[in-house]
Amino acid sequence: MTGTLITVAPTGAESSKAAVPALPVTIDELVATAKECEALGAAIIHVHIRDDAAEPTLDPGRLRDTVAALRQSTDLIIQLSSGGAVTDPEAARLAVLDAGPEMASCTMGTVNFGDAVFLNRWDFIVDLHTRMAERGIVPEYEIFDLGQLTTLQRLLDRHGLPYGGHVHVDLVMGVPGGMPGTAEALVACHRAIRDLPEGTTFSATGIGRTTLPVMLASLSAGGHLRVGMEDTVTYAKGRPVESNMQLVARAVGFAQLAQRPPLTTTEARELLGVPAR
Ligand code: KMH
Ligand code: ZN
Repeated sequence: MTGTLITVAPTGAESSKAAVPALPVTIDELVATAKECEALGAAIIHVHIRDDAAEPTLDPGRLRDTVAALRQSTDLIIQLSSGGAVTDPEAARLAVLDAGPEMASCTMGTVNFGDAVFLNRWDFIVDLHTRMAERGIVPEYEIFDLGQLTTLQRLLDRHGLPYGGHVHVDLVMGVPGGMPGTAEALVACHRAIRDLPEGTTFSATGIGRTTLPVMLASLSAGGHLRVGMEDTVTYAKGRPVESNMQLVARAVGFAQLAQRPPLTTTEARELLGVPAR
């Protein structure tokens, strides 16, 4: 068993700055967060950006500026979200890949998402997967429900391995409409992941109060961790999250207790097949 790959997802597209003032929404806030999370032990940053009004955007220029700023100030692996917000059109989500990230997310199916629908048609998934392979971008396959692992198997069978040859999935658990954030659901996914190409790795994140059971289950099953204010804005009952660093520090503490200390950015690149800078 290796050390623990820790991803920070600091912003997301769902919480508003007004409701969650600690959310990093400007490039400066994002870079400051990234530097501190890297110092604590994060190796990947999963990035959603906001516009001047702090609303989610996929503006190509701002995406490029964000990638450049993060690359200049940190050694974190930069993973852009191709999921965006549930309202983003497919063309804008595909265009995210033009901003030059090292990794990008790639969701393996449509899922109810609270009162909305996060739409991911098969042809769109194939397009994302293929364009990432052409551009040398390593995908992180986002899994919101058990059957999406079967979709991933179908994708890899029909369209080949991703760039770099390593398959990495992220279990996004506890979304209202997706699989629950429980140890039982994680074990079911773990079983299905064993049918994917040898060496496939996984991380897991639990939305809201499922963050702790999912983190503990993932560590004990040999998985990796994603934490951040995209997924969790309450640290404990009645205590809002103060910063992304608070969540990363907690994840690092659990990883160390499990005797699986955080992977460095260099080790993470080696594990995932992301080229060295
Ligand atoms: N904001 C969600 C609709 C991803 O980043 O790829 C989609 C999401 C997944 O967050
Ligand atoms: Zn995301």
